[in-house]
Amino acid sequence: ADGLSGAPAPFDKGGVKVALISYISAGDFFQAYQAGAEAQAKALDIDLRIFPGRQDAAEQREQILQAINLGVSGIVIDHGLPESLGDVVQQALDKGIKVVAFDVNLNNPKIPQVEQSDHELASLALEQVVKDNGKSFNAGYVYVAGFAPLDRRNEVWDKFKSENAGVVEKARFGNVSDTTATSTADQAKAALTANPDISVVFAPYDEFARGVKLAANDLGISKKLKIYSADVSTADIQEITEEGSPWVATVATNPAVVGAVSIRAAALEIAGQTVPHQITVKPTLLTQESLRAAGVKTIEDLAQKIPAFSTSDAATASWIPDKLF
Ligand code: SR1
Repeated sequence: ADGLSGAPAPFDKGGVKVALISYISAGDFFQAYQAGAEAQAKALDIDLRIFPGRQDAAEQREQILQAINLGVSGIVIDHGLPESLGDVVQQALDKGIKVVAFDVNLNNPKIPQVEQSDHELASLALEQVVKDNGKSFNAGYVYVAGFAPLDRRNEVWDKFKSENAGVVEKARFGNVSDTTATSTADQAKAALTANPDISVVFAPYDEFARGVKLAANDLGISKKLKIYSADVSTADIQEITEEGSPWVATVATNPAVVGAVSIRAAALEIAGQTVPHQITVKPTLLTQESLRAAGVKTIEDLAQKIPAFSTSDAATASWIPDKLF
């Protein structure tokens, strides 16, 4: 460890140990988030210890205890179930370890919360839904309760339905696991077969959207369905822009930028510098039409065209390198 010249202690010496403890590791979003966290950690000469998530609350608790025993200075908790984390997170705080939470509500004033402005994300997606479909249609909705970002997006969906009597939710389904897309596809197939009058599916997680698209394809109904999602990856862009795709819009950040922001927030906390309690990375609406028109094929293309996809001004300081992508 060489340290960063001009950085405050302990970053001036380098080798600061930080743990990244995820609840979910599978899927494009979480892999890109981790890659962004790793890139930011490298730029800060942080010794980043990654604990892979397997959607297992007991294992995540155990990993937090392991991180405490490793003597880390900071822990970034990426998703998880708040009810199973409160006491172990308190143990970390009691030992002077700084904690940052991404998309898990730990409801502790000492823990900065990183999020993607999920209310705005869902609102932008639903504005596009109305632009394309009007205010009267039968909908399918993909949702799993208990995940902070999905719960926040769900608040917007509930409000949207209450304000638009012509929007009828005919089916609700969803699954979060290490096979989210394929399990959601099976559920979507059943829901779309039972409700052939569904013309719009709101699927605010890219793995959900991928599952619904798979189902639509298998059922041969891609032409009469429109899917709206959250998140983006290079594989998503390919699926959205391909000929005849029913996946017509998504609202997204660059997850690698969110991963980098999470590490920066932890670094600022460790350096004893001010970090806002709520740290937001704003999402952008990406329609099939706009992606095709701009010839966007990869996340890197997006980063070149849209500044928010290459960096964020959240949790920055003059001593923190933040031009990573
Ligand atoms: C199961 S929660 C999935 C969501 O977490 C992140 O906020 C991503 O945006 C994804 O949609």
